[in-house]
This record gives sequence, C-alpha cells and structure tokens, in this order.
Amino acid sequence: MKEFKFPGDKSVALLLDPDKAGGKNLADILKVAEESGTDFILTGGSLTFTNIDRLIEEVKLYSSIPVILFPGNLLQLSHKADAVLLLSLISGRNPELLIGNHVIAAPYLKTIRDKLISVGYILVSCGTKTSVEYISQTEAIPYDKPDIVIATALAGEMLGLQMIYLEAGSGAKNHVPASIVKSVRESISVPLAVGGGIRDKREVEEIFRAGANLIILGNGCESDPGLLADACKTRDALRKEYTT
Ligand code: 1GP
Repeated sequence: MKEFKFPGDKSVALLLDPDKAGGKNLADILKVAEESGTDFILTGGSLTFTNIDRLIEEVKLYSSIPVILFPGNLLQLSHKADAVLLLSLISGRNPELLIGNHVIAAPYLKTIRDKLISVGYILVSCGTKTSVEYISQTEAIPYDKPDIVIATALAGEMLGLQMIYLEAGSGAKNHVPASIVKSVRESISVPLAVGGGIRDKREVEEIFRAGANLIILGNGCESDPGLLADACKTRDALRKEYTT
C-alpha cells in the first residue's frame, strides 16, 4: 500500500459521493483527477446507500491517488482506505459525534491506528440547511459569527486534534467566507481544510490565499470536471509563488 502523506501546504481533494460514483462516471472523473495531479480522493457522506469497501476497491482499480475515508457514520468505516478522518463534530453539541461514536469505533480503529487523522469538524452555516446539519442533528455556526468559529477551531487544536475542517456542507449555496478562513488560519497552526459550495477557480484561489491547506471539491466537479484541473493548476501556481 502506498504510504499516505499528510496534506501538504496546498492540496486538492476530490470528494466522491458514494451514491453517484460508479462505473463509467467514476472512471471518467478519476482519469481527470489523475491527469490533473489531484492530491487525495475523499469518500463518504452524511447518508449513503453504497458499500464503501466496494467503492474504494473500484477507485483503486482506476487510480493510485490516496483514498481518505470521510465517514458520515459508523457504517462507513473501512480498512481499505489509505487514511481515515476521525471526525469530531466540534461545532455541534451532539455527544455521539463528539465522543459516543468514537468509543464504539475504538476497538476497530485500533487495528488501523496508523491511518487515523483526528479532525475538528466545524460546520459553518452559509445559506440553506444542509444534509450534514440535519443528519447530525446539530446547528452550524452562523457565518456572521466568526469569533465563535475561531474559538471553536482553537479549542479543537488545544484538544490535540490534528486538523481543522471548515465545512459549509455538500452542495452549499455559498462556501465558507474567505475572511473566516483567514481568521482561523491566523489563530491555529494545524492544517486547515475547507470544503462545501466551492464551484469555480476564482473561489479556489481565494480560499487558498486565505490560508486553506486542503480544499475539498465535490458537487462542483460533478457538474464541471474541468474545475478539478483548474483547482490543481491554481494549487501549482500558488505552491510556486509561496516557495519563490
Ligand atoms: C462536503 O466539503 C465537501 O463535505 C464538498 O462539498 O460537494 O459542495 O463541493 P461540495
């Protein structure tokens, strides 16, 4: 198995919706992902009707990009991924998503301990209510309350979580504002992932420049696979700019 490298300074991840990915669609999008130099494939979701093990196996038939599991619930755990996000939904106050599920999963996760990345998962409300809010039965932090987002991210870092993920929700009307990404970036030192509602290369650049280390693209790439290639080009240009 390929060794997983922790998200570098600027990385792009493609989020595959387990229920939409499969067959020719999957082969096509993974071809674009390979050719454009996508750093990671993420898979998982709030609710899925698809067997995650089988999906990861299929992804690996077409691609050698590391697969990171982004489990929406305990049924989505798999040892077939290269890495697993151990999510704590720290914007919410649902005890099951803060510690309950982790306790249930711990004996299993112990067997794949070296693949785990602990993540402070923060929902930021950027428009309409998203699936993740409903399914998690938590309330997202309003986008006009940046201080709460910053304090939550800080608390996550101080608790020892390895990465903070600012999430607007899959298919969100608007992405997390760049001003919030910037404020969080200035407040924490662990890697910062941002996803949800990012639909064009201008937004990708804006969020990278605000300080995101990892950008996660889902729906935007389903409607326009060119977004993935554009995002990777933007990443390359910024990596160059920041090292020269
Ligand atoms: C959702 O952040 C991801 O968890 C991706 O969202 O599908 O809106 O790009 P989109």
